[in-house]
Amino acid sequence: MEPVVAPSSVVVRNYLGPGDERSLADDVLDGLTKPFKELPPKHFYDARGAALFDEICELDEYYPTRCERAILQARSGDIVAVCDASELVELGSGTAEKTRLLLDAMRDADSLERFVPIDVTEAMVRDCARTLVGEYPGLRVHGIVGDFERHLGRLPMAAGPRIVAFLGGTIGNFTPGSRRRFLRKIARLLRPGVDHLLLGTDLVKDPAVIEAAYNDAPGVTAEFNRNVLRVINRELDADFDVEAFEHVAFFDREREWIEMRLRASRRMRVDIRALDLAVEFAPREELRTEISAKFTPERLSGDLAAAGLELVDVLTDPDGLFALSISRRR
Ligand code: SAH
Ligand code: AVI
Repeated sequence: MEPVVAPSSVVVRNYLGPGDERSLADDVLDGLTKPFKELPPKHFYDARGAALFDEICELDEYYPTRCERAILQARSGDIVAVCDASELVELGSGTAEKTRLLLDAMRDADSLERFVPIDVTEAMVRDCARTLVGEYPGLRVHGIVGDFERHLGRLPMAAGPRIVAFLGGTIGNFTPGSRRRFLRKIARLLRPGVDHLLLGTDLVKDPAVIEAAYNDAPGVTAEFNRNVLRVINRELDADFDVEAFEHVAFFDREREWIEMRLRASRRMRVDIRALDLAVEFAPREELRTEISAKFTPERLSGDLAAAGLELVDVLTDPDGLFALSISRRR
């Protein structure tokens, strides 16, 4: 752990040990030795992956960011009035671009005191902490560089009523069982009658619209997908021929989730020297790199109820593509 105090209003703590950064080695060893190969999506986000994600958010085809921003633009004041919070905790905060709409509303309501971003990408937590204290006079930022699946216990004691925000539809990157377990963990952070969860979820819709969002014409999502192989090459001294993997993204209609995969264009043997591991790929063999679940109102309320949460309100954009829900502990 490395506490760094820049101006006194910023604290950033790093809970990722040097050897276990994002637990990449364990995930690669587990995931690439399975009969159906897979990797968890958190490893996309090194500096290049984070920049590619930002580019994705600006694409015409990628509607979730635009829709969630539209909801926040229209309803942040209402959200802040319902939650009456002085502190905003954000899981997977990234550049916290949309978050500013909430911070603006909290400042306008004269309740804003502290922002607590948590993200695996250190540079993003540090940059966003530094920038935000400049933008919001009097704001304190307690940044956490960590894995929200492992380090929620490292959140500072609440300094006042809290909103825990989990935006962007990132909850969709969990499989159904772990999604409910994770929501339960979040629920346990909330004090009944005091704190609220603000959860962004992408909604089930015409599969063509969803598939276009993950198969953009300029190929940014394909580069983002392949970036995980570059991360493994660099961090684990591996020799993936990155360009020999084709981007695949399709909507699984039964499970109602997008699945992203990387398909080997030919037979390959990859040496992952840091793990002393050789991995064989058959021609056209696929490696699953992400699922992104889409929600119906029933799936959303079912998951929240199973986690011990009660819905306060569900806000959607004018086209009904994306939802932001406010819930509290039952
Ligand atoms: N909230 C932002 C960013 C979404 S992208 C938005 O709505 O636009 C997903 C973000 O979650 C990335 O910044 C990534 O680094 C972070 N992330 C992914 N898995 C994580 C994990 N297990 N722990 C902490 N952060 C994670
Ligand atoms: C961060 N997460 C919600 C994005 C999603 O849509 O599942 C990541 C992403 N993958 C491809 N495009 C964007």
